[in-house]
Amino acid sequence: MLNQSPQASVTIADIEVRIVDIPLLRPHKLAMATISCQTNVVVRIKDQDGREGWGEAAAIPHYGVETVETISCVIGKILVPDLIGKSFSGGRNICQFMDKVLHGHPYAKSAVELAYLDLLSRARAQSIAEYLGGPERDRLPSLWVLGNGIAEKDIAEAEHLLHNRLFQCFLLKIGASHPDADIARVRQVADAIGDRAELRVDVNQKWDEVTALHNAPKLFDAGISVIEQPVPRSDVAAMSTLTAQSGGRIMADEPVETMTDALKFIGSRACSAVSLKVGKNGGAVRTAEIAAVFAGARIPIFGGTMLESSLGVAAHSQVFSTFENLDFGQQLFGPKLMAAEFVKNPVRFEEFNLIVPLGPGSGVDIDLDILRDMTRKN
Ligand code: MUC
Ligand code: MG
Repeated sequence: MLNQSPQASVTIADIEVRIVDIPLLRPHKLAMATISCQTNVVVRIKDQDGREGWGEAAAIPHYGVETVETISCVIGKILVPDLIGKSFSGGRNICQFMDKVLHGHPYAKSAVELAYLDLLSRARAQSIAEYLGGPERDRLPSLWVLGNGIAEKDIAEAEHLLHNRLFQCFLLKIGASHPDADIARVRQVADAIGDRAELRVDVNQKWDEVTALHNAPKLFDAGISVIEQPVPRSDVAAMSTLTAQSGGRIMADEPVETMTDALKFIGSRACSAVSLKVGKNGGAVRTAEIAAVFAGARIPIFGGTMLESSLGVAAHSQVFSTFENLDFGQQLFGPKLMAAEFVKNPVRFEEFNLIVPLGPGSGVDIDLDILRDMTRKN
């Protein structure tokens, strides 16, 4: 139940949107894109009393339909004009309002909602997690995405992260190469890591049903614990077949954005795990609603990322900390892949976990000078 105490409603006076370019420590290779600089949208909301809150939305090229340009434009040109001067008593209130302004665009809405919740919860001397009903846990098991695309480099990276006790769950990005080549790379990494860590794969929609049915058993035989989104987001029937027949755990990602998508996947038994992301699912309140439905269906949840900085990771980790179940941990690893941060107190990773910031609000504070330097000049 949300803590909707009426006395601290927020009247929005100003909303600022900016595109921020964040250099990465190495290129990050997914099936549909290789990222060498992560570009995110950062939102600042100010209320009539001068209080402020910050939110972030991250986008990955060719992952879905929103890009940082659409996110920035939808916020600046469509949402801001309708939000200025309005008062909102809570997260669900502002989400309902934005859904009336336009359909869809969950990433854009999530950045605005998180900035609003940061402001509101700070005004109430709470964390975002406390506002959502209170954290269930103060740290979250971490997964790292091995995105080198070369087995030897992925192995070396995994060994380094294991040795420093930062991550002991890894995910290999496949789908860009021929399945035989991908599986050979998976086997090489799995053999090197052995039982010292869990290993998953994410195909990012690149196989068709026949290819997935043929290759999934090989991946599970190689020791892979979870196959994420093997087929296109539109092919729910294939996900149902794979969930029933592949012999292992199939995680849905790209196609599960809305509550309607969630109910469709649960009703069709189209996954045996699901990746929820605060950006993809439309903000803290909407993501928590969807998580509750998957928990009710006894389908394990994984906390996904779109490569947010510490700003987004702080807020998203607080949302994930309130879930009834987070059986498959989370992949909010972006800050460890980034060569620069614009927060004064970056999130911390230790003993294979992400430490959930305590708040108030998101629990991190912005370095305005660094943020200005990283902001894309129009
Ligand atoms: C996903 O799960 O497809 C964003 C970064 C990354 O490594 O994976 C994507 C999200
Ligand atoms: Mg994925």
